[in-house]
Amino acid sequence: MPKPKDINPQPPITKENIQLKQPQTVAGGLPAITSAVKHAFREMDAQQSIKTLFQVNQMDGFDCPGCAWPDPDDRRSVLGEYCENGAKAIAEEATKKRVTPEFFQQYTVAELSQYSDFWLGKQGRITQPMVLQTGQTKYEPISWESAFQLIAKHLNELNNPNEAIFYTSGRTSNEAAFLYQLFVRQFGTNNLPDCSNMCHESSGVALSETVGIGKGSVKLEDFYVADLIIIQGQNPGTNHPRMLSALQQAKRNGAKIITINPLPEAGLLRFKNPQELSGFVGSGTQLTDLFLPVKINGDVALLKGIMKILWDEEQAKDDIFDKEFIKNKTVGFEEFIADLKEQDIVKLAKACGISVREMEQAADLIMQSKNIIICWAMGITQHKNGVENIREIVNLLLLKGSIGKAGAGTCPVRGHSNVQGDRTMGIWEKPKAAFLEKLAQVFDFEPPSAHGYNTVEAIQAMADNKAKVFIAMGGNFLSATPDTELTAEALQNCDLTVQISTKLNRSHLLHGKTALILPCLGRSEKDIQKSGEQFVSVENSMGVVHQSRGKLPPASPHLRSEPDIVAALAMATLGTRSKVDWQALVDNYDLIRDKIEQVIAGFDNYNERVRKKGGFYLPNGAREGQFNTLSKKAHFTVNQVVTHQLSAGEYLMMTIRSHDQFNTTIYGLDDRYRGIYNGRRVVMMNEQDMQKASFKKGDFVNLYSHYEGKKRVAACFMVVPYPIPRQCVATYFPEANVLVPLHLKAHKSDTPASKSVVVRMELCG
Ligand SMILES: Nc1nc2c(c(=O)[nH]1)N[C@H]1C(S)=C(S)[C@@H](COP(=O)(O)OP(=O)(O)OC[C@H]3O[C@@H](n4cnc5c(=O)[nH]c(N)nc54)[C@H](O)[C@@H]3O)O[C@H]1N2
Ligand SMILES: Nc1nc2c(c(=O)[nH]1)N[C@H]1C(S)=C(S)[C@@H](COP(=O)(O)OP(=O)(O)OC[C@H]3O[C@@H](n4cnc5c(=O)[nH]c(N)nc54)[C@H](O)[C@@H]3O)O[C@H]1N2
Ligand SMILES: [Mo]
Repeated sequence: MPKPKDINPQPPITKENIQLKQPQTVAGGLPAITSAVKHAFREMDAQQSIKTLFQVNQMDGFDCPGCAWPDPDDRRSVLGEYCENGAKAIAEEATKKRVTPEFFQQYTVAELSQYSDFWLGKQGRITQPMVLQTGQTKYEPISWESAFQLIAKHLNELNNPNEAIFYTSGRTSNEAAFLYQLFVRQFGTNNLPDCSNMCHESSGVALSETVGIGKGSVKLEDFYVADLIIIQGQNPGTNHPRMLSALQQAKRNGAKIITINPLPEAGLLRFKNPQELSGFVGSGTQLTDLFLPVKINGDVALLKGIMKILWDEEQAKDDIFDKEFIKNKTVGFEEFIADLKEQDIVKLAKACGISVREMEQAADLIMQSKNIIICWAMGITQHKNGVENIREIVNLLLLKGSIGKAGAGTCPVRGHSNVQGDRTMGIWEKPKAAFLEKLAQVFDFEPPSAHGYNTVEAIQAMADNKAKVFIAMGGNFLSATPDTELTAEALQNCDLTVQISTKLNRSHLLHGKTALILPCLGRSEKDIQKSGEQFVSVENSMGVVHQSRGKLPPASPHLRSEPDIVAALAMATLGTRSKVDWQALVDNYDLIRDKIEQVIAGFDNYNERVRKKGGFYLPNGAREGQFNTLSKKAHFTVNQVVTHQLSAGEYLMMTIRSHDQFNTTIYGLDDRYRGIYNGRRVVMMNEQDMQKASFKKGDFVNLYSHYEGKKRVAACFMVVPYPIPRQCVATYFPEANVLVPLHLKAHKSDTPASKSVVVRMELCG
């Protein structure tokens, strides 16, 4: 059957009417409140907005569906522990608007694909299961039962279970994730790619290797007693706004902050806390003491430069490094120092775009500090050397003995609110043998041991016709992954695509020969099963497992919870092949938690402890100074400096988030802190580079990437002069994903290198 060619994998390519203002230098304050209220009121009525926002992140409320930043243990604001962008996330889910069968009747899929992602998301919550039958152009309603039978038929007709792919996005609860991986493994495959593959996979790989646990080591309280906090490749003002309150408290307690980022992000410079009275008056708290505008992907060079200065000082003063710690707790120090000695500081400065003088300032702050926390996010992980970036961060912490004690440690700041928990539950294409053994023992079956596909491999497999069924537990696979046009073809190659979703997105439109949309409850909604009202649990960025209880009435009576959908899918597909009593597990989620307790370490008395105020911490060796590597020590590593040989007219592009989006969900068209309004197709560029290229502010350009002989085009982006290092440019994700080659990815973690894509630009007509 020919594939529909008239379906648009990309948002509409038009010249947008973008307005530019000066980038801001302070985050939060009254504008944050105003924006939160505006977004909430646009989707809900006033009474509902206020009631809903007050419930967020309260001990007995629901977990914010936004980011994974932890909640304060005791000092939760009565105003509701939410932030501006949390409010947007909730408004998006609690919207009064609905996508009904009548809606789907009005548009063909091709017509829907002509609309922007912003428009698609704004149509509201999906109310009923929908099917797009082979050869049809419109989605039609289908009963849940028929939908499950259809999926079961496709799955059971495959030649091999490895021809099916089961994606997860990180909003899925522990309970749903655990059932999902159990179903998939009983079906017979480890094809469980997840959004983590595109996110903190590099952190997981690097941290497991060097400190023996793929998660961060700090607790929230550590921020309050740290001497120095380094924030590298992360934009908390937009993506983790509640982190700014922790940073403010840290500053008040005397900590210093170094920011390493190509952009002077407003949230890192100064902060007015919207939950304090002083947040409305005065000039706010200065956060960053030293800002190092590193070139994109210059981080290894910069850290090496700083550490070389520290080494020289250590030679002179002998009290800079934590020698006790290095001797007792680490291996690889000699090799690390031997490499450092070889480095030329001037070359390092050139490679990262930070002067030796600035590196000395950073070294001074580090020398004065005993307890150091380093925070990082996508600016560090999404490079070809993402894993090495993090290993170099670990080197610095190890030199100072800054891991395994109060006020110090690693802090990879997670993205999705339960992305960390999903991995803990076994959503992983490379499960550990010990985990599979436990699963086998508790559920009496033989799980597959061969590794499955990660995200990049899954796309390749579908493109190569090696996978025929694609099922997504949340997310927006088409728009979140690299190489949009290729991913579209890959999905269109499938016999069946299934999206378990709350809201409409482009992945519903780039579909397999047959396609299903299964609408589910959101985090904020009441979940009632046979034994009564249920709650679910999630794990935040710092390893705290706690409950989340929906409070709002479901958006439609037809919605089913994620655990319920998975169980029904398992029963329809596996039938008597499974010995699991799926129905009993769904009737009472306590029984799911009992099973989790039996399989996964650290969940003892799960049902009891998760009901305690604030939940419980999972065990974390690195936090206690115990490194569960093969050598039982933390590892210094030697990492190469990367240099990008850019010719004239070539730039290194990073794809980043605006202030008005959650990944592929577009809340609005403004990036308030960066002064960019009413549009998203922009390329931020250094003014001197603009002059050199003869581009003027407001010109429109096409962007090109060339990789392995293939030319990729992203058309019609407005040039925006911006304080960014020379030969570096920034665009927004997902509009620029079309330029990110599938095979441009990090060594070892396969994380797409969506922060270092070489591009060229040409004026467009
Ligand atoms: N409101 C909101 N909240 C979110 C999200 C969202 O989209 N919206 N997404 C969630 C998810 S899934 C995630 S993973 C996180 C993402 O949170 P972030 O990682 O903060 O998100 P990005 O916008 O990708 O920002 C990357 C930052 O790294 C910088 N950067 C880019 N390249 C480099 C580099 O080579 N070196 C250094 N030092 N810096 C660099 C960029 O300038 C930018 O400030 O946020 C989560 N929270
Ligand atoms: N170029 C570039 N690409 C990137 C990135 C980048 O920085 N640059 N960042 C990467 C990162 S860090 C990540 S994490 C991925 C994100 O990738 P994904 O997690 O796949 O994408 P999201 O946009 O978060 O998914 C949004 C969709 O999830 C569905 N949804 C929302 N809530 C729920 C729920 O409770 N249940 C269910 N079942 N569905 C729900 C809605 O239908 C919504 O449309 O993107 C990656 N892609
Ligand atoms: Mo993420």
